[in-house]
Parts: sequence; structure tokens; C-alpha cells
Amino acid sequence: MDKNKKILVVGAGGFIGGHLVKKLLANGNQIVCCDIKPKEYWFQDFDETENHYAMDMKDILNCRKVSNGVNYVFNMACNMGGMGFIENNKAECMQSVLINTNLLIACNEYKIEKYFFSSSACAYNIDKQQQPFIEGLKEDDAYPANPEDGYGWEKLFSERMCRHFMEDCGIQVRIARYHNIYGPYGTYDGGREKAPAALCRKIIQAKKENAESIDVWGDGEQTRTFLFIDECIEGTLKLFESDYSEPMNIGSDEQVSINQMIDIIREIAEIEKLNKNYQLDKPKGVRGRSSNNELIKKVLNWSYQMSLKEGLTKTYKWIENEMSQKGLNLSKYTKS
Ligand code: GKE
Repeated sequence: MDKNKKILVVGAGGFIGGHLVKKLLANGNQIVCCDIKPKEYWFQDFDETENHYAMDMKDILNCRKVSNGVNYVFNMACNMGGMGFIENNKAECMQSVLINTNLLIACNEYKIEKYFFSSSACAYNIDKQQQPFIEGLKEDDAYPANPEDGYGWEKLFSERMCRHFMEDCGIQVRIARYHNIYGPYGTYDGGREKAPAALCRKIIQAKKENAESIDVWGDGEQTRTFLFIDECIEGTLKLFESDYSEPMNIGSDEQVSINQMIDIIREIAEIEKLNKNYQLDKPKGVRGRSSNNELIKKVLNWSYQMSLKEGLTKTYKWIENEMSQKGLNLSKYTKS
């Protein structure tokens, strides 16, 4: 990354955005950060960056304010969370289209050189994800279009918005479809958490209370892949610096059932036995999902290295430390 480029990170107060800012700071770039969350709810907050707190980027005036004078833009901002959030807040999730659209309009006005959009595996056709342990989803599997209701449609529509701004206005765009990114400095309670952090929290809580069981959404046989945050950031920056402008998977292909992931976390917690109360009425999302990584390997000659067990160990330890400091009440990371 050219360290002389001034970079705007929208959603810098969020999980992936915060890790991205940290990496870009280490590279020596001048960085402008903004997020709709007030300062106290930023996951990571750096003094060396120009920070705009409580800034609603659905407002084009704010998009213009922070886009003026930067070279590169990373749009990491959307109203989202795990299945517990996106299944119950579809209109809210769809409004993130205003962020991406107004940001692209501002970027075109200020002739930004390059623009990154954080898309999602939720853009994929849900009809291709109705069985556990599916073949990894290839980038073409987003069409014919039938993405996750609400959030998935916003992501797919916004991918196309990016493409047309590139075709019509010449902004270089880079688009990653993230597959369930997890790790420290992310949400682990309060309703927006995804499965890895949620299950770590539940098992930490069970161990602390000597409980014999934890609640699990669905029957636990649904399958996913999960990518550790450091690998996500590495893949993101490699994609950004490439000249590839079509959507690309950034995910793992180590597909596990939720029950298998619970057993990995149970071993990390050094708990002999743990029963599962399956809550079949809770949000479940698709039955099976995995990332096919042939394209990223072919185009970027890159693949992730970290096993799920290694990533969950780091995540479990971070959440355990957070909970010991903040108790079981809502941590500062869980502003909903
Ligand atoms: N969040 C959560 N919390 N999920 C649980 C829990 C729990 O306590 N127990 C079991 N699950 C199950 C869910 O029912 C779902 O089947 C699976 O774990 C994964 O849930 P998730 O991590 O909340 O979200 P999904 O992978 O289904 O979907 C997420 O995909 C991401 C991209 O890969 C979306 O919510 C977005 O966060 C994002 O698009």
C-alpha cells in the first residue's frame, strides 16, 4: 500500500474497520476515520487518526465532508450483525444502501482513485445453501439472484452500484464477499454477535456458573466456515492492491457444523461435557455455507493459513478476559 495515499475508512469504529485502521496505521498511511457510533462504542480508537464520531454516513453531506481530499476509500460500514440481528431488522439493514450510494456519489465528485466495498456471503443464492456441508460457493453462485432477505439484497445491490460507478465514472472498485469473520475486538453479546463469539460467550458463562448446558440456535447441524480477522485484513489489502474489480470471496473453506464448533470451543474451555439445548425457533439462516477459494488463489496467489481451532482459541481468550473485566453485563462493544 502506497504510504503516501490518504485513506478514508468508513465504519472505522466497527469490528473489521477497527482492525483495518490498525493495519493501515502500521503501514504509515494518513487515515480519516468515521462511524455512526459515538466514541465510547468504537471497538478500536487511535489518536493518530482523524476521527469523526457519531457521523451518519447515510447523509451525503457527511460523505462529502470526509471524502474531500482522500485518495482511497474503504466502505466497511453497514447496519448488521449475526442472524439474530439481520433476520429481525431487514428494513434497517437495507438502509445501508444509502451509505454506499451517497459515498460513491461523493467519491465521484472528489475523483477518488480507488474504492473498497465490504460485501458478504449473504449475497449468495440461498437456494444453493439448503444442505449442510455444501460445495464451496463460487463467485458466480450469486446469480440467479436470491440472496438473504434484507441484508443480502442490500449487499448484492450495492455490489452492482459499485460496478456501475466504475463503468460510468472510472472509480476503481474492489469488492470482497466476507464469510463470517470472527476474532477479538468484536461484538460478543447484546444481539448483534455472530455464532463464534456468541458460543464462546455462552461456554465461558457456563464454565463460570458450572452450568451443564448451553442454548444453541437450531439443531446444531447447520454448517458454516469462519475466517479469523487477521486473515480477513490480509486478504482485503491484497485484493485492494490488485487490479481485480469483480466480487471475490474472502473466507475459509474449513466447513464445520455448529455442533462441531461447540466441541472445539468446549475443549478450549477445558470442559469435559456440555449439553446443548437446541432452540429450533431461533434465527438459523442458511443450512450450509462455505467459501470456494479457487479465484483468490488464482488471482492473488493467496490463501488463509489459520485453523478454526487456533482462531477460536485467540477469540475465546479475548472474550474471557473482557467478561472477567466487565462481568456478564453488556460490554462496551454491544451498542445495538
Ligand atoms: N448468532 C448466533 N448466536 N448464531 C447461533 C447461535 C448463537 O447463540 N447458536 C447457533 N447459531 C447458529 C445460527 O442459527 C446460524 O445457523 C449459525 O449459527 C451462524 O449464525 P451467525 O454467525 O449469526 O450468522 P450466519 O453465518 O448465518 O450469517 C452471517 O453471515 C455473515 C457472512 O458470512 C450474517 O449474519 C452476517 O453477519 C454476515 O453476512
